[in-house]
Amino acid sequence: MGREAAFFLFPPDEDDPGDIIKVTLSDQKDFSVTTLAVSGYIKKYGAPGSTDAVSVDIGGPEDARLLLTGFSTRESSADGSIRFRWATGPKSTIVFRDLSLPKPGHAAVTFEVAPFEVNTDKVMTIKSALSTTRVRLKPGWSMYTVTLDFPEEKDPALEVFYEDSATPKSLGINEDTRELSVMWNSITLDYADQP
Ligand SMILES: [Ca+2]
Repeated sequence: MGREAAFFLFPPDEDDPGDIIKVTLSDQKDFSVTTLAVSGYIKKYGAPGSTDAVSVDIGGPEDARLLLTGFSTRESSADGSIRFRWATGPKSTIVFRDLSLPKPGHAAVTFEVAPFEVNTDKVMTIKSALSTTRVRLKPGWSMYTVTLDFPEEKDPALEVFYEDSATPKSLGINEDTRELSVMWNSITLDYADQP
């Protein structure tokens, strides 16, 4: 009787990567007969079950839960109390990995963001595959909740468009040459009220 063993491959720099490959050895006691099976990427987070909402601390290790593009690296506020990421340039995308909704419908998306000064009182547009909504950005950190429609059996994806961005260097603030748009602290997808 063989004794199966499995191990998991993921990038060394990531605490909680979304893309994990599972490697299974059919018999760890007798390598002359063992077979090696590679499966991946495994669905680490599974489908929605008992919980009806997923919250992610953007800027913390768990934000690997999201597939993020158009964002800079994780950073913290000067006093360390807020971990966040800067959205850079005119557009970013946020995908909740492995969260196929059981049926198409609407979900509430709540996020805490703070605009770079050039985006204060500007409009931020948020699109899902099926709908579009907009918020006007207040100065400083604020929570916003919008409702969007999502297709079923597809990882919920958001496209976010910013009216403006600028480099702190161009404004004489510091030497930072990133095109900063909006800081993101957290995002929650709540599909409890799906019709
Ligand atoms: Ca955060």
